[in-house]
Amino acid sequence: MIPTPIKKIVFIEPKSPGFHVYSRWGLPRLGTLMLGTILKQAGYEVKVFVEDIKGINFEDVFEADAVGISTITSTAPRAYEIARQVRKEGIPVFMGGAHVTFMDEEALEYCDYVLRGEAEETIMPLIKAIETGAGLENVRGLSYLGNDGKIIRNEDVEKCTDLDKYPTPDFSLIQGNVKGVSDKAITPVMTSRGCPFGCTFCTVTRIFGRSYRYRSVGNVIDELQRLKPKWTFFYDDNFAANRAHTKELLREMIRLNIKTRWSAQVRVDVTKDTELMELMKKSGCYFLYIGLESTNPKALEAMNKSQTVEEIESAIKIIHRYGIRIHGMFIFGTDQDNITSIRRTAKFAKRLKIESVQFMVLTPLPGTPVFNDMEREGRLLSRDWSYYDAHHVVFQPKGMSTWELHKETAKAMLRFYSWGQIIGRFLKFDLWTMIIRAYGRRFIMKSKRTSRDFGNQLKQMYKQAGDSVHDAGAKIQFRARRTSDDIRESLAKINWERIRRTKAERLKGGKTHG
Ligand code: B12
Ligand code: SF4
Repeated sequence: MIPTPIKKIVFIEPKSPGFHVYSRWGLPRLGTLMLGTILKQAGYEVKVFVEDIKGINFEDVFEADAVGISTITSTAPRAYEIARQVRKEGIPVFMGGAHVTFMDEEALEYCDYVLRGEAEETIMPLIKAIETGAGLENVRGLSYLGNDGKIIRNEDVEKCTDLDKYPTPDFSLIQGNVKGVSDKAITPVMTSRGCPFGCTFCTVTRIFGRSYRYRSVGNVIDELQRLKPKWTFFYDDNFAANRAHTKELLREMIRLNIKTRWSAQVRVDVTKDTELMELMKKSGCYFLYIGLESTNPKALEAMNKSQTVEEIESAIKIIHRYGIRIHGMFIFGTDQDNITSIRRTAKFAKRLKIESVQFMVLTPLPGTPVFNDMEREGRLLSRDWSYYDAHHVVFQPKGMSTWELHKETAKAMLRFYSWGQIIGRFLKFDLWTMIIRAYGRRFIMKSKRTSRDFGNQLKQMYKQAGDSVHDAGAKIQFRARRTSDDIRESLAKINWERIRRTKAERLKGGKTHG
């Protein structure tokens, strides 16, 4: 391995393949920011491009001495194309995140290194190994190719139990940080990692583990006091998994009069603790994101969700009693689902007056039991990961055809975000919900247009299959989703001469780090 001097590192979080319900807010994941902050503190020049916030400046990217790319499954194809273009220029490319953690071999076709799992402990050792040209074998969690072209997987990294030792993310690293982060609309703050549950569709426990780790109350409060967010989005997957700790945090927010409206992801069981609910309300909780998933008891059981339909209904009523709004997330398409159960669930959401919902198609994400089962059973219809965005049917369902699952999910969304539902909220003077629902409707209409081609393919197959509707999907040949044409267009405009000059001058100008 040849030593490579490194001064400038660029991170990229590629954009989603399509429009999604949260697109408007341009929220970053914290991974590239955490790693960027660690490297900045070690003296490197760091830039982070979160494409959902601002497009990539490729001149900046090609001027870098190393490039790190983050992935979730739906953004993997675009991430790979960026990696391929950057590696072609001889710049070391390393990748990480929820997709490549489980698909390292696939990723190594496009990049040089994959850091599996959490990477705060492993990023510096990797950068040092690239700089010195030695020591890759000691970087935990690293996957790379040996001289014989075979994959080498170093031992997994241990999960850090002292989250306080990590820096808080430096939002100024994000290029074009104009909305949605830090001092602006919504500030992401993560107080914990991991989740004690084990839902079969979720990658969280596979990356962050089932043991729940959290930052100390003081550490989180410091961050809130420094950032003074108007709106805080606690990024935790299960914000109140340790209720005693959550209560302590909320009490401290109240005592110190931290004025922020906040939202978080919780489970329905928070409502069993009255004191917790009161503290949540008092400390500024405005909106709760809840994985309600289904009103089909068999589906809930199959997902290993550890919650009942009765608990879901009671939780919604209690949360509403506290005047807190709900974003209900549902999953359609488990082996236990059929058209009737989908329609029942959609009606339930309307009947209980949930403020906003997301009816998502079950998505077999690599690393999860759902993925492993479907792969084993030969039910995956496509490996074009850009379709794995919870809006497309990528597997063969059991209780209906692919077309029926696609159609029923779209219909459920349309019914929930109907004009009647929007106007109903206006008449109740609930402007906030009205706006959210109007936005939801816009999202549906937009995604309806963009997924028309996909829907037509499913419909055609369904019709051709005649009576054997349940086999209809098996014959689908998905057309590749075009997620990176614009990259090639951007590259055509690049001033390579200027990049080479700037880079050579920078590397001449001083020692590298380490
Ligand atoms: C906040 C959040 C969102 C936000 C912002 C998302 C965004 N910009 O992508 C919103 C609400 C918009 C959202 C939407 C969606 N999300 Co989301 N989201 C999260 C959540 C809760 C936190 C993300 C975060 O900041 N984590 C904390 C940081 C520290 O972790 P991290 O970014 O993964 O980084 C660490 C490692 O992965 C690694 N790493 C990451 N990147 C890199 C890069 C390099 C170079 C290296 C070396 C290492 C590395 O090191 C980091 C530090 O340890 C995660 C769950 C989770 N706990 O991560 C789900 C999660 C990322 N979301 C997920 C999904 C599926 C979605 C949606 C498709 C579904 C939906 N609900 O509509 C959409 C799609 C969004 C999109 N970009 O297209 C899945 C992704 C799984 C997968 N394999 O694809 C996750 C993991 C949750 C789950 N249930 O499994 N999401
Ligand atoms: S879906 Fe929620 S409760 Fe289930 S394992 Fe994932 S984070 Fe935990």
